[in-house]
Amino acid sequence: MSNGDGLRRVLITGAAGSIGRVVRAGLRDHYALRLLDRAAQEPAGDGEEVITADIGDLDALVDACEGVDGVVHLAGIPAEDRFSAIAEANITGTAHVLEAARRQGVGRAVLASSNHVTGFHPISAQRIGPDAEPRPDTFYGVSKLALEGLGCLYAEKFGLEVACLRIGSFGERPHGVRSLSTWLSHRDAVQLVVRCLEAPDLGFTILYGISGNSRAWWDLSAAHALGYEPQDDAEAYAQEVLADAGADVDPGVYQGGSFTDVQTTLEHVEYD
Ligand code: 15L
Repeated sequence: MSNGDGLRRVLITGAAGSIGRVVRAGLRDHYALRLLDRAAQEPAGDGEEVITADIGDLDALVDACEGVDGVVHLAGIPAEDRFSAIAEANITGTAHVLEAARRQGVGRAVLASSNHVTGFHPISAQRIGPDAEPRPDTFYGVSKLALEGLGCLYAEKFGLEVACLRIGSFGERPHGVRSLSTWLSHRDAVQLVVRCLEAPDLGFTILYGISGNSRAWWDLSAAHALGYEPQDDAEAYAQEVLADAGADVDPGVYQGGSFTDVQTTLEHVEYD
């Protein structure tokens, strides 16, 4: 299926977010883009359509998936919050995206998961891969584990091809000692999304999404198997990052960093 120009059509949810804006720019020359967010977005350029909708609205998602070849699902709450808010945005919202994709016969979904699914693995356990046991560090991490479960269900039961990207620390450059291990650069993020959209026989895949960091805690074999060849390594910024950190160079005990602190969840312990 393709649009009038012969380009394949990709729906991006969360297109106004920090990752969404970078992925939009990286994909726009290669796909017809349908860009969905509840927040305001830049006006549509050539080959783009902009939709204002919430992922809580299943009907809007079904409409948005019409004629789409692949969905890149980035929408959701990106950090710890009240459980009820997390569950609605990240679990129900993801279920709606997958169900809309199924109803419209979309072939493939790339889902933004997170390294916080395994945040309670100690940094000494390097390098863990997608087969490591889930050890979520927050309600947020639990919601991303549920996202992976939903992706698996829709792959096994309905034949949707699904990639769950356990994204590390996305940014223009690494900030803080932890990110020397967890950084994902802008261009590597775009490449990962493209590889997930294009790899033949994706099936159901979970992969960590980070740059080629020398200090990585996560195994990138699953990404390499899709053809991913990272162009960046946080090590190039190590001197600067360590100088900025001053005396604060201890990366802590767990891979999830501050997300593993009791206080991170207690601040949001209210359910509604
Ligand atoms: C994530 O999953 C979050 O969305 C982001 O805000 C960062 O905290 C990132 O992980 C990280 O681990 O650095």
